Amino acid sequence: MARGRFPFPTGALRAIPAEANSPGKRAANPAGLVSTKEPEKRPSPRVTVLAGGVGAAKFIRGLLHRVATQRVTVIVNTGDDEYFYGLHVSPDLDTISYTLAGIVNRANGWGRAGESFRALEALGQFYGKPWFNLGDRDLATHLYRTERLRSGASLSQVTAEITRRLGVKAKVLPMSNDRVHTHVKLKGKPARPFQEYFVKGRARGAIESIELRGIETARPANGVIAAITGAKAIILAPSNPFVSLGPIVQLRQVREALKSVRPRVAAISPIVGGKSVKGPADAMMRGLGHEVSPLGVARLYQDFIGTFVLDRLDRHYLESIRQLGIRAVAADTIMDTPAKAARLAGAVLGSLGV
Ligand code: FO1
Repeated sequence: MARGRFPFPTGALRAIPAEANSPGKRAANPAGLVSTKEPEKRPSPRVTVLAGGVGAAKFIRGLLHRVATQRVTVIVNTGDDEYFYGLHVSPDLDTISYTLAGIVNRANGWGRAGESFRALEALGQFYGKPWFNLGDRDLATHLYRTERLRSGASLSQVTAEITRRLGVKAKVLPMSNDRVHTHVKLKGKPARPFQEYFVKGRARGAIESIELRGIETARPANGVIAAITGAKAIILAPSNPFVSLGPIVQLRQVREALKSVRPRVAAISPIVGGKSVKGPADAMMRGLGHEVSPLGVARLYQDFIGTFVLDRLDRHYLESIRQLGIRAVAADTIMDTPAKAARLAGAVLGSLGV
């Protein structure tokens, strides 16, 4: 099986080792957002977001205050996908879809709201204590996906079916229909599948390397390249650059497409004040020998982004990022309220002149 390893090879990637709303009509707002203002009357631009899970979902909720839902496409990481009890689970696809459908568990940021775990309890009698929490309603998604995949449908098709039935108006695309399986290797231990490292192992331990198994031969899923080349703004959400966005941008054709529209591509720093806003991005950067700062992140993306948005707290990095040949902009990137997520989305779009 082909493997992608971090740090990314130098060269191509360098360091990383809605139809518009009709005038006067309110933007569809299934995610239960804050603004009650009428949207602007000019047609919304097409906006494409490259996304992992929870952090990206927050940003997208903010974005829906600024752009008509039907004009938004989300390209989602599938390197975290895993099999549990014979079911194909796509955590990031589900996090984004549930968020857009307004049914996500807001406290966790993943899974469905109002869940019960009776089936998991019963499964525990056969398989032992579960470590990956699959709710009863969430299981319905995985059962449906698995059955459709088994009957020959592609992950793109199944994702379109699931999102349509959940009432999602944005386009949600898996990055690939081919299997890419992220593994994390801690020092002195064998490489483990991402969910085992992240959930079972609580993301602890010193990172030695990250492998994206299958990345060399995987191709972008239907619609992915067109969503990049046809968008007015392409935004890398503030997701983990290695395990969330890494699998997407390491797809060769995706990287080439991003380069071809580089001035329209912006990334938001997931590192603020020397730490990740959420999750193990900082530990991964350190372990893989990158500077843990917005500059370190910008270097990872420098071949294919035109603009980098960092937190105001880190504005002293603006100049060094500009020296990489990237426009750099400071904004408040901490999305602890929906209004702040909307403001961040506005700032990112503004930085791209959209
Ligand atoms: N994250 C956890 O920390 N613990 C869980 O038990 C867990 C279960 C789970 C079930 C379905 C799903 O769609 C996501 C789930 N996640 C869980 C989130 C997931 O592990 C990660 O957030 C992503 O893979 C990283 O983006």
